[in-house]
Amino acid sequence: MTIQWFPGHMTKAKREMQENLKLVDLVIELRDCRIPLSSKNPMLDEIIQTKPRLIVLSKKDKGEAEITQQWIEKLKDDTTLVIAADLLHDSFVPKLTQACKEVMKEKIERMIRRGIRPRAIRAMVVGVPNVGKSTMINRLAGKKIAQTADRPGVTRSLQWVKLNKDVELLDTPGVLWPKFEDPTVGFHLALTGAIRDEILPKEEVVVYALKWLSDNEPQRLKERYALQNLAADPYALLTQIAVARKHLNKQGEADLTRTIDMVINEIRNDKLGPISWERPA
Ligand SMILES: Nc1nc2c(ncn2[C@@H]2O[C@H](COP(=O)(O)OP(=O)(O)O)[C@@H](O)[C@H]2O)c(=O)[nH]1
Ligand SMILES: [Mg+2]
Repeated sequence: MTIQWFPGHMTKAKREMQENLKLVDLVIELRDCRIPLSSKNPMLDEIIQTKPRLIVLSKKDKGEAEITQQWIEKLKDDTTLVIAADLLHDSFVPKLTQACKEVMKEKIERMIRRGIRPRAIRAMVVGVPNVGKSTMINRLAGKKIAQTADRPGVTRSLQWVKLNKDVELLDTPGVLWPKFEDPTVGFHLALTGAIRDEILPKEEVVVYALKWLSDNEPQRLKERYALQNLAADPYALLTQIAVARKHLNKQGEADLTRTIDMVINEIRNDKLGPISWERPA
């Protein structure tokens, strides 16, 4: 799927999401724990307004634990609770149920005081592409749900995925696009594998990453590529890495194209360890 900023597409996605929002008590917003700012849709706050929200920072296994914890503290507010999850491995039904009940606590208590027996909390999952919406819904449903939701112009009947007596989830996630006119947002999405390589030149992405790593995590670069010191210029640094990895052409010159591909793949596959590209100020 090509992710671009399609205003027409967005309008439709927004309208559909607003329709579905009427059906739920609570919004579960997924964001990638490594890039909680870049993996957010800027229109979402306006669409959700004051509806109670649970933010799930996904891909916990790929982020730095302390930084994810800092984000959990930073992003929570009066109407928003934040948790982190490895959606592939955590058995999070109890954790998710608990969090949903926590977010809805006041409303539930009010109903009980009025003698109304609370029905199951109804929630919908929203987020930008690649944050794990389908993974989460499918795991919670215990089966693969048809993946038509990411395509425009396909309407389907909504179903509820029952987690237990307390929580029901809409089986169709709300998809909104990230806004990546800001180059940093684009780089962060590319480094975490959220956008296709055709959208941003790999070379620019790698230059950004090497500069960021030199500034923030120089030790990791030194260890991974067995370098004593890191050249300040990103191309000189790339050449150092190319030589260290013997990426040389027949003339014995550094073949940076190969090195660029390797560095981006190694970063995405966590060969330099878990990296949180965005950190609370
Ligand atoms: N390591 C890891 N990978 C995840 C996690 N959640 C989702 N993924 C992977 O991220 C990719 C995108 O997930 P998907 O559910 O399709 O995202 P969607 O576009 O929001 O529906 C898939 O390759 C998933 O296997 C997670 O918590 N940890
Ligand atoms: Mg999906």
